[in-house]
Amino acid sequence: MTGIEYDDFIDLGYEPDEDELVCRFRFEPAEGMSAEAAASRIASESSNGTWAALQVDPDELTHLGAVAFEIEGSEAAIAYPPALFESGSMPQILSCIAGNILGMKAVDTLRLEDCEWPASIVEGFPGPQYGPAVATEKLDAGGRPVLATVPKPKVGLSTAAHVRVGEDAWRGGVDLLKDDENLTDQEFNPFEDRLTESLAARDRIAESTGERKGYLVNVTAETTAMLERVDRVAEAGGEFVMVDVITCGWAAVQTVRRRCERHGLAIHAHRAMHAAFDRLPHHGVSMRVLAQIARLCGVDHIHTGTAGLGKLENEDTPGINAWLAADCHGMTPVLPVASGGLHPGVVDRLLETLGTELIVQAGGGIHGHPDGTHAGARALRAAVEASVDGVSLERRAEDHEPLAVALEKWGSEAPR
Ligand code: RUB
Ligand code: CA
Repeated sequence: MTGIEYDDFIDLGYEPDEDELVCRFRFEPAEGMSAEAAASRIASESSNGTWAALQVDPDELTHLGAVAFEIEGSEAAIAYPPALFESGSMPQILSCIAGNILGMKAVDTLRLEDCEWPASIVEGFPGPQYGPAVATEKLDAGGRPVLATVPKPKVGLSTAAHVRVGEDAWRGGVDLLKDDENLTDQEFNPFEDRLTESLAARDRIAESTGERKGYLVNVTAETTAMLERVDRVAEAGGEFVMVDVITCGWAAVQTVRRRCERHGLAIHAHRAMHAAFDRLPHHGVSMRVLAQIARLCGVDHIHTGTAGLGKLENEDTPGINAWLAADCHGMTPVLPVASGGLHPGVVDRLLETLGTELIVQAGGGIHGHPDGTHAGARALRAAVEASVDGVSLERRAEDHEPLAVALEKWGSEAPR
């Protein structure tokens, strides 16, 4: 018999093997608990320990214990053996590294900040099909950011009105029309009607502008209904689907990814509800880790924030985007989406901060233009092209009326 107790889950001299998953946590031990005692409990509960010392026959047990191997101030690094994980199951991985531990009394707060994914885990996941390649494979946006818009009001427009707004935006220079996160299949704008009418409009506008256009139709639903919608998008000639990945859950995203591969559809990941996990700096799961999970599960685009230039708060957008673009055992990169309160007046700083391998998405910043959606889309496109060419927005506005009106209306500050 061998004992398993908390002390078995900490070894500050340990060096993880390269096939182990290393997770970095920020934590605050409960009152009266040392950092070491708390870290050993995190490693234990997230792998194969519990509160009571256990007696087990070593012949009947695979070694699956995690090891807390680094503790510095309020940060701990923990290594997990690969055999702990079921290959290709994101729910199972998260039930370990972001499961019971977030509610343990041994810690006042605990946040999963970062993961170093080994090849042994990455190989079990598909990763994205296209990522940044959508800009040239599905659209004509090579050399500049992809432009997207979401009609506003986000819900309530009839199908005809929604399609008309989309047409105006596409004609004004936007590449992608996107449904909003809470527009799915409601009576005022049914999924099937919106899908077929938007794709017909997409083809008309592509014909008249000579630019390929895309429609990100929101297929978010209970999983079997979502798969039916994915199939319908493919049948109707769509090239993209949008999924609310956090509210649907990662298992559903994995299922949708498999079905999208059959059809060659790219996945746009909206992250509504992410802030329930990542907004508190001391507790939860970071946006960085959520973005990593999304890449493993195989989305092509994901919203990662605006680096302070929009209406919503977000940790470290540049760092997250750099991770999504960097190599990770050969996995295809993800194209990040900057969205939420963007308008033409912030585009120069946005591209300076985040680069041009990006989707720039604006709702109010297009449809709120004093001269309407078409002028709003033209203003955004002009702002993006000027910034890519190194021309200031003010200089470009001298001979671009819609941009001049947008700058006059919104200035260069982020909204609140
Ligand atoms: C943007 C919008 C998107 C949010 C999502 O509209 O509706 O749903 O950007 O947030 P608007 P995030 O341009 O009018 O603000 O991108 O941070 O996930
Ligand atoms: Ca929205």
